[in-house]
Amino acid sequence: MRLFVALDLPQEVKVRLAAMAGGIPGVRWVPPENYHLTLRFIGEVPGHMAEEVDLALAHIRAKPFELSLAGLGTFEKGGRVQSLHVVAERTPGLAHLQAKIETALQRAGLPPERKKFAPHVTIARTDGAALPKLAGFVQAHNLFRTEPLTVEHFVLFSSRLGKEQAVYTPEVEYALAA
Ligand code: 3AM
Repeated sequence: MRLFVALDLPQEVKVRLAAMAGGIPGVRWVPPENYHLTLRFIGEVPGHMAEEVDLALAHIRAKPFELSLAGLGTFEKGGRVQSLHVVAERTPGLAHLQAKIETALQRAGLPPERKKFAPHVTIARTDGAALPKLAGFVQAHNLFRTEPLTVEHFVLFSSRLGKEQAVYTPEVEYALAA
């Protein structure tokens, strides 16, 4: 199974993100049902490891917290802009949950994540996008922000890579409690 841990987003936020999409030739927009904030990419694991992951996540105790999305950003690799995202504020509550998940998954036997946590919601894959259009889009939408939303659970997703888009399935929801 190919797995990742993420926050799902309220429907109204997905609707607002979807309303932004469009107008840059050559990009692949993420379909609204696929919007999420990745807390930890796990990747392909055998069935017994998926069970260990689930157990480890189920033992996490963390409180609900506020999350705000504000502004746009891009990720680049080798001088090419690969993806376009909405930035999530790195609040203490979010950082705390992400750190707990990282610790739990390492204890369960996964190798440590080397990349620094940069919370974001990807809205488009941009390899091949017209750069001036992309820059214009970022400028035009940079004031995008959401009201703080309360995060009350996180989710273990499985991912099947399709021809056009990946199919993400929520496998287990873990509640946060005060
Ligand atoms: O949350 P976003 O959309 O930025 O790009 C994949 C997606 O990121 C990323 O994990 C998220 C859920 O699929 N991803 C895919 N393969 C990855 C890998 N090998 C990866 N992240 C790190 N390493």
